[in-house]
Amino acid sequence: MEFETRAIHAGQDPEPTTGAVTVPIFATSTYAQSAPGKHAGYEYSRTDNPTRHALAEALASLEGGAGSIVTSSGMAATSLIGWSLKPGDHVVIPDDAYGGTYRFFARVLARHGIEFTAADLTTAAGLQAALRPNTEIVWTETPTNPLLRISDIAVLSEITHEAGAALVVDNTFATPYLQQPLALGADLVVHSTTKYMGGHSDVVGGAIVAADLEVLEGLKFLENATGPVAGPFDAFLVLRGIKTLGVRMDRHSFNALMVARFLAADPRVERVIYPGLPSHPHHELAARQMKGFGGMVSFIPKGGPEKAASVSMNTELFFLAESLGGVESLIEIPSAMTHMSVIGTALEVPADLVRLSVGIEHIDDLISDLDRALGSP
Ligand code: P1T
Repeated sequence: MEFETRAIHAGQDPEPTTGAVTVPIFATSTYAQSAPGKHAGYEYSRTDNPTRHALAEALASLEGGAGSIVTSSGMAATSLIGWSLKPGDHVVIPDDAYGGTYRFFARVLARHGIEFTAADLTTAAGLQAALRPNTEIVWTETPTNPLLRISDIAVLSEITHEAGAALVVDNTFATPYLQQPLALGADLVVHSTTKYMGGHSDVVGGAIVAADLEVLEGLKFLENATGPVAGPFDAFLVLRGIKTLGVRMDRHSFNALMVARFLAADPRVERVIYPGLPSHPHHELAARQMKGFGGMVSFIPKGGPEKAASVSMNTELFFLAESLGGVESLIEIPSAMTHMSVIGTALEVPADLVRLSVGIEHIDDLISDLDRALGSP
């Protein structure tokens, strides 16, 4: 079955007792057993829950994995993978990434003796120089947050495997509709389902999809042992979101391209970063690796950080807020908001960078909003 069909049907058969066509919210912590240890597959909702299970099946299908784990947030997914590391292990992370991901490796795992190197993962040489004999995980985001850099998943995967490590791809910005990291050799995919997968800015969630069943079993053990699971209400919202993922991503990608072209042609703008523009340094790779270029656009207006802040405060449709991937457009200043934790590190982002999460409103209204907010030169 094709992606759009699996998004609606995978793991989502009608409920057997009532025929409900939508997976119900199984708001239960426990399940009656017929004899001690004898049950219909569910014993306790930390271990598994039918609503969460349906979402896990659907996500595994969409990413083409052996199975998946549905967590309470994207950071819960990241930290669950962190639990699989031990003191003395080394991780390579990108030199541009979500600030919270950096914070986790630099300020949480590092305290437990797990080393990390922030490297330029847009080139093979960047990864090769960062690898060590004790490297267990290479962690990449593509496109990155917020500079929208693209790394070549197939190339990273080959080098990572030669070094005996595992490749983790944070696929939050692209989603499985636009990019399939496991098919390109990645071992694990991580998501903040808070973003495009949920798609409506009404839930915080995360997921890990594993290529290999044995690796999945190891992570399931850690899931049950540490408990970062999503509740059934949240799993329901993400399940509802993924049904429309394909149509939303097409519209996000179209609107973002139009916004990027508008900004690139505007004399009030210094620089536009969007993988769909031929001026993007990794445009060709993005065109090869992704089915579309996604809904995120970053840009630097002329006039420095004050101008950037003023643009972000003067849009009406683009709400000034953290997060991304919802149907409504958002604007933010990463250096003062989502990426405060990387100030003074290799991941520091320019203070005048503006990040847009381009929603699915009518494109003419979005462009008028930005045009007005850019003000006089
Ligand atoms: O917020 P949470 O669901 O825990 O997901 C963390 C996360 C992981 N990976 C990427 C690429 C992300 O962008 C995020 C969260 N990012 C934001 C909140 C943001 O505004 O960038």
